[in-house]
Amino acid sequence: MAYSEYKMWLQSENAAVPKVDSIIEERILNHWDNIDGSVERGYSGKSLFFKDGNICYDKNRIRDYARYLSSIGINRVCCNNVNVTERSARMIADDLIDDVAALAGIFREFGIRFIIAVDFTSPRLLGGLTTYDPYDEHVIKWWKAAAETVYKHIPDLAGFLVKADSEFRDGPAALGRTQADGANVIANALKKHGGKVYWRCFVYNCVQDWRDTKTDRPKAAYDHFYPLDGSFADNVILQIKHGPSDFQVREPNSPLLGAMEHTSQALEFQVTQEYTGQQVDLYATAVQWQEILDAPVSDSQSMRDLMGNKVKAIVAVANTGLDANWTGHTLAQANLYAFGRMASDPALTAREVLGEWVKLTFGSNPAVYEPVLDMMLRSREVYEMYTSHLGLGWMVNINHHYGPSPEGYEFMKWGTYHRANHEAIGVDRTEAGTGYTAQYHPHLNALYSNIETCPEELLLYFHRLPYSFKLKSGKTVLQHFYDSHFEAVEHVEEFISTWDSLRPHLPECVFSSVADRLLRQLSNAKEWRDVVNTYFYRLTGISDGQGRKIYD
Ligand code: GCV
Repeated sequence: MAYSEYKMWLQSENAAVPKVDSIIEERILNHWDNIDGSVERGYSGKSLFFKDGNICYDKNRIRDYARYLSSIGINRVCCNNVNVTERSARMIADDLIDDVAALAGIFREFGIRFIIAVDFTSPRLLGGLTTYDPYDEHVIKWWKAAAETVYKHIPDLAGFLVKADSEFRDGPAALGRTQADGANVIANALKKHGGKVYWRCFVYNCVQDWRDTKTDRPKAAYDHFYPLDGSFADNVILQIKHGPSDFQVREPNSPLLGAMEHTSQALEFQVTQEYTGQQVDLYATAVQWQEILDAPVSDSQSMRDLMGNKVKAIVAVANTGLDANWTGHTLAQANLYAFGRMASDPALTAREVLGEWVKLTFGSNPAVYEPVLDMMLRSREVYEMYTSHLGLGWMVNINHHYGPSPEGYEFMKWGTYHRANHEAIGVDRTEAGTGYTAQYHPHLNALYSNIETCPEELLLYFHRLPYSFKLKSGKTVLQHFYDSHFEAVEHVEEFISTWDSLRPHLPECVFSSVADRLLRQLSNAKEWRDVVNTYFYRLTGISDGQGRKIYD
């Protein structure tokens, strides 16, 4: 729907844009869809929006999608990947802007404002300038002209999303400028149109030498952005991943969230299951989000307390694609639903939102409702048991991030090390070590630095410990690893028998597609069990206390 038509329609009786009364002003979905039709970290088929270098979609399907997103509270959508390619950079140029505007028009009908991911080097890439230096007057003019063009076509565009100085993408730092310099040049161009810059804080050294024990990747976002508090234009929102690493199964909250007093911030989640089972393994993200929101950010406040105050926007990376059921794993639909609902009302619990989804999807027959909800609520813990240990993370196969590889990232450039040897594992991130804990509020610094008070599930995120270290259960770290892996496989087997028992109550296609994924999850859990247990057995030479099978 064109913007002028929309404004008239909004005043008419037919307008049915749902009004969500939320403390979170912007509830944003980011798609990592590429213009060639592929989806970065996508596990649900090809892109809903793009094909072969062009904007190309099924209009009815996009209308269904936009209607659904708006019904769960989403009010901003970005369709193109933050890793902008030469071709998708042209979404703000003359040749693609008409098509982008038409797509934005469909979302507009449902009260959703569009965001476009742009390349920071666009003045050079698209404009033919010799530089993209934010202080260069031609660059400043170029962004202003680009904003004029875009807003002529999409007058209600929410703004531009930017990933700069990150994972081989150029940004202001490459020219000796700050992140604020970079964000502000674009923000100034968008300001008169009412647009914002969503500037991602995923800035870190991605060419680290594993021998370097001083550089500690989790420190990067805070180190880059905290000193700039107060220097961002007021229409810049810093988009901060929930954890300081990268959407791992278990991480502490980012110390940057809530730390800045004078800068707008957005909390970023991942609905797509990059490190959390890739929509093959069952993983209810809502459970993790509830934990994140419950976690303290100071002695008196939790992350939830920041919502609607210092943090006024929530973003998540979408998990949808052209698959008939939208999300690959049918039960992964619940993760998108839960994001919309929790973004609209961060006080909702995982049990509440997942319960809603199960009822809306399968009805309220307790014989179905109870067991499905129970499986979903347990799914995060079970997945963590076989993939991640006391906050370690990263033991995945490189690049695609599925399946076990205990040293996959150990000698790589990405800054992702557990540094396991035959005696100990983990990184000391206290002030005696890398100093990361000092980025937290003093109360949290003390809590995490003390082995006695550090939450056990994060012990190896913050500390380096011998395998013989005794946990609160009385088990050693090593025995905990072994037990978790053996028990996780049993839990997945239980999921399978629970699901099998539901067959008479479910449509056959839903039953069989989920049953098939659960079998794949079982084989994945067994692979993790055997690879990780063998890895630690070979390192330590210590057998399982219960004499179960560990391969040599
Ligand atoms: C879009 C991780 C993912 C990348 C992703 C990046 C980001 O590194 O593996 O695929 O790139 O995060 O958030 O920008």
